[in-house]
Amino acid sequence: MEFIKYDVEGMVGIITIDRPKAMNALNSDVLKELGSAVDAVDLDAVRVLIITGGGEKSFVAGADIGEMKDLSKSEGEEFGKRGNDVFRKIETLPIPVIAAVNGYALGGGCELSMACDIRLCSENALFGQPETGLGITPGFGGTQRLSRIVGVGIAKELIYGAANIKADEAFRIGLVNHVYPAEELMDNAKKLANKIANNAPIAVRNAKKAINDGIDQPMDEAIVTEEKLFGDCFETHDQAEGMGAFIEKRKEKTFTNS
Ligand code: DAK
Repeated sequence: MEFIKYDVEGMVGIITIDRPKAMNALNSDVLKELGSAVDAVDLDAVRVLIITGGGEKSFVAGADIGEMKDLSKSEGEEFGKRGNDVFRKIETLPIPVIAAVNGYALGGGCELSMACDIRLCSENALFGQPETGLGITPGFGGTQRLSRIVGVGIAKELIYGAANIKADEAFRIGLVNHVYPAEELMDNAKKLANKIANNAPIAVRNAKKAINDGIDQPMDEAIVTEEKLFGDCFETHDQAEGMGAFIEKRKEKTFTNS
């Protein structure tokens, strides 16, 4: 792959988007490679995925404006679908995905971070949906995910105003969970990833599915979704191990994803 690096450290996979000449902007090739990299994650070995940007300035500076500039209506829709398909793949990946936002997260970059389960960022991160200033709407899920994460009022202000916000404001509105000095971001992302990876994978995956599926359902349906995924954890090795360790007052636990 030309624009994507993939590393595995223990139970944690790390995807780095690396297109330094264009601040890691997402063109069709980057999107295609990103989709292939996500497809290739070995879900038997990897329990948490981190997505970050190469270099020190940018996570992802958006969809590639040069590539979008001359698109027709139907080509624009097709480009939007290409990004949405990849981002939805990330959002619905069975394992948790952490965005380690190491700089600019504009347009498609902000949208990519929002397709991840948890966002951590560096102090120099800048978030925003500048699309209305470019004559388009956010097209990789921004109009839908931003309002679900920070609320409709704040999402509308950010999108209509094409405003960029710094890390501390992103933290204040709940767009990111934690802000770290740039040099400490990846260590903290890995620390969180390992903390999650050490819990029972079946339970973590079912919790992700319950939260994601339930958020769009009426409460009466959502609690049934939860009941099924809760029930699904029983009669597994990991449930016996987790509860057995508690009853036996045993600190060591071995979860096997079975
Ligand atoms: N696309 C293409 N190239 C980009 C880019 C981008 N989004 N962002 C940066 N680059 C390129 C610059 O053109 C420059 O290239 P050269 O001139 O060196 O060849 C290089 O990266 C370095 O950028 P700068 O020289 O500008 O570096 P600075 O440090 O001065 O500024 C910056 C960095 C990130 C603040 C600035 O580059 C910037 O403002 N970039 C654009 C940010 C932006 O507006 N992003 C949102 C893009 S719109 C849809 C599908 C998707 C979308 C919408 C609709 N459908 C079809 C439904 C999504 C839209 C977007 O994401």
